[in-house]
Amino acid sequence: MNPETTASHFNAPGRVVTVLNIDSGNVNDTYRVIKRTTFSENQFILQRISQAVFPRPDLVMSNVKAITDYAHDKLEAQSGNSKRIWQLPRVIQTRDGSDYHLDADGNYWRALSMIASATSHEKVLNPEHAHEAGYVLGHFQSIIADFPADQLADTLPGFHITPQYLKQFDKVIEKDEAQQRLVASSEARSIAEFVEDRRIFASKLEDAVESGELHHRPIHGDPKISNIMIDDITGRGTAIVDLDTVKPGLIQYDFGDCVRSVCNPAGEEARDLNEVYIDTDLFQALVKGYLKQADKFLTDADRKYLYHSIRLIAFELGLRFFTDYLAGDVYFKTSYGSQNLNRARVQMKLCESIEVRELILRRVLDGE
Ligand code: GN1
Ligand code: MG
Repeated sequence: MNPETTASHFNAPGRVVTVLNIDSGNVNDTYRVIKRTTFSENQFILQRISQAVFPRPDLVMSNVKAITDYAHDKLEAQSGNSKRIWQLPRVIQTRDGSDYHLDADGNYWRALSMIASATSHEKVLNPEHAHEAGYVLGHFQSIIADFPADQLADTLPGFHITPQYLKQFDKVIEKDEAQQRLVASSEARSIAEFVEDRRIFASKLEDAVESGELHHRPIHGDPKISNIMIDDITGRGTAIVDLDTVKPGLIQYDFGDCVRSVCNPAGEEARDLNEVYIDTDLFQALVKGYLKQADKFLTDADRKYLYHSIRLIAFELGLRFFTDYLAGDVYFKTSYGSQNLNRARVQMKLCESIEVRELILRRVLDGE
């Protein structure tokens, strides 16, 4: 079913004028729908949920509905004392009251409200932007901190559990197709070596969970720069979007993911590895923004693992991209043949830069 036909199933006034493709995100297909009545225009986000990634899109939607309902109430209650106007997408139901539309081809579609007068970016603009990303993430974590975890289905088992990605990598690399790709590319072989050298480190955060030092709590799961919306009028952060991955996890997964995305000025799709590094000015700004919100809930143990989380999540994403390249691009969407290999090279280069700059990064985290 095409997006135009699908758009009309959702409960928004007017007739569909156009459906624009939004070429962002590595998993779901995303569109912006414009509808008009005689006197108004309504726009919303329409997405086809990837079933290669989410085997149960219905459960993804019940999670998103539950979290947004909870967070909207909380934001509303706090709005009188809040310095800024926070926004968060709302699930737009179908005309028959469902949170998603299942089409004749078995595709799951969902509609979400747009964040008003705001823009997101694929790459960081400047330290002020990095500050806002940190601030928005810290704020969101504080809003969902008390959300009852038992109300959330686990729609992505193993998400951000690095040792499990390593196990998957070990399985994939044995296959003929993967071996052929390794033989054909010296870049692929050097990433495989990079992974081998960091095997022990892969369980750093999970070991701390096992020993009881770190605890799960609700997290966003995917706080990359393009999921942070900046208010066009004030230049301040106003929302975090893409709530598919909200579930219990470590706040370190979020922090590490935000840093590896925001503090690499070249972005995830860079082709020239010389441009990929962790920018310590951006990092300082992000940490400052994050701590304005997170200082009140971070424990000493949480702080102890912040540096590791940056290194680990860059490594983990590199490993996920690399495994997908070896497996024949079954998870992340691609637009050219070696895109997942290139994405993996970027994250591993970033991981290396994080290792080289460890002392500076730690000093920033310690407030020195
Ligand atoms: C995927 O689809 P998107 O772009 O929001 C991925 C994240 C990665 C990200 C890297 C469910 O997110 O974990 O960090 O790509 N989401 C899922 O760009 O795997
Ligand atoms: Mg996502």
